[in-house]
Amino acid sequence: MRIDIITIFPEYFAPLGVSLIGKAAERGDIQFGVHDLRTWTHDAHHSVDDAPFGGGPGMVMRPEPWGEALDALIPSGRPARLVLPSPAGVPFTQETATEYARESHLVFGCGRYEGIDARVAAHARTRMPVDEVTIGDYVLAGGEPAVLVMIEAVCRLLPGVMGNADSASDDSFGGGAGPMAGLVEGPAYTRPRVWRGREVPPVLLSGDHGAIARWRRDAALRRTAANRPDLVARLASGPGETATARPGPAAAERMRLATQLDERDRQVLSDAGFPLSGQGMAH
Ligand code: JD8
Repeated sequence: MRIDIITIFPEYFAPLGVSLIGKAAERGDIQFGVHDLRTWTHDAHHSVDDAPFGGGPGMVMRPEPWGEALDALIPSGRPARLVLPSPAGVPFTQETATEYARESHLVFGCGRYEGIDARVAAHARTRMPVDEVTIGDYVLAGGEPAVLVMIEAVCRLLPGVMGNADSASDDSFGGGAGPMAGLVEGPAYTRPRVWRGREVPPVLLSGDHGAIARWRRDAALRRTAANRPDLVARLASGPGETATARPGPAAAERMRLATQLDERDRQVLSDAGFPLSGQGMAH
């Protein structure tokens, strides 16, 4: 996969050289290009921003440098997917990361100030897919941190990047068919068995893999109920529209997740404050 990044702070991406992603880049499994937007300015001050039409606070990023940068980095005929982080974008999810991991060429455009002149995305859409995405409901000062987050989420899904220990197939949130699909991770423990008077749950030392798997699922169900009631609601929403002939992907996913709730799951969720009826519907 090739990943290009356009930014006015290229040094922001030095961290890409470390950890597993850095090693994958060294191996050539991922090609990174970090580009300073000012390369495509022609005035003495290399200006990239200007006052907003219609007035208002702050400055807006000028379209010309962006147009020239995209022309240079995505010549016609060489497909790429342009990703523009924005607090006004669609949510970036594990599903989005899985989708992006299938792409051959991703280009991330990092805005600053009040954002990028809207014509840049509109023009780019005439020749490539353009996604405006957000990583969460809080306001950052620019797109760079969001791009680092997205690159980590995407690259760890690429073959050979992660050690097999941390296989991405049983990710939380992921559409993976793993045992924890739709749940957040449960708590994890390592040596010593007792630390500051706190014992590791004995079942984890029992060697009884069935009991351990059950304990871990119960813990994940309880943690999901406590921290992410929205995910339990999704789990429990069951087939919903699947009454219709051909359920959409989301409903099919919900149906798959709901059908994964066994009687014990319902009991654990009920004890955690999420009484579910037989059909998996939350009361
Ligand atoms: C791109 C400029 C700053 C945003 C005026 C603060 C993503 N989850 C997220 N929160 N914030 C961003 C984000 C913020 C950005 C840019 C992404 C470009 N800013 C602007 C509008 C209000 N300033 C983000 N992904």
